[in-house]
Amino acid sequence: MFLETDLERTFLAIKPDGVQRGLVGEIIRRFETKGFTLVGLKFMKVSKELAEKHYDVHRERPFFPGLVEFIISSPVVAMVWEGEGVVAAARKIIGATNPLTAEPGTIRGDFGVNVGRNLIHGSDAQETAQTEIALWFKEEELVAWQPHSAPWLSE
Ligand code: IDP
Repeated sequence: MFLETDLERTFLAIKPDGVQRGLVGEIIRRFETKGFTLVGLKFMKVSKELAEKHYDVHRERPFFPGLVEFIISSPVVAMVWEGEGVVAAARKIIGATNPLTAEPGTIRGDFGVNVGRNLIHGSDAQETAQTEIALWFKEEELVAWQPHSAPWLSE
């Protein structure tokens, strides 16, 4: 039996290239039609402070300064999605970090060619998801609701 407590949440962000290339609707559609539930959404310019905190684990990597400049260069769509197994499933839907080697059928595999322009971020584990959701969203910005299709998605 599927229980409410089985629901997970993940943090996803459509990066500046995804927004500039007009892929916001296409990307959101893939998570919606899979059967996940949108619980938080905002269109925003990212501050340097937020970008640096978000990518803190990569601080010592050579690509870090360019990555931060890219993320703050143009608006992003920050989102929280909920559902059974959503953290791992969203990573599959997104595809491998390098779009050139990402499988066709994934977002990066279908729409990208370069690791520095890979369209979308997705939390890599449940713990990371919780940290990232708290970093990007206030509790009151998240909407707990149950779509009418819920009983048709899980037994
Ligand atoms: P992920 O986004 O698939 O989880 P990570 O290895 O956590 O991949 O890297 C975070 C982000 O850093 C990538 O999505 C990409 O935007 C950027 N990045 C990673 N490796 C490179 C690189 O070699 N050159 C430029 N950007 C990179």
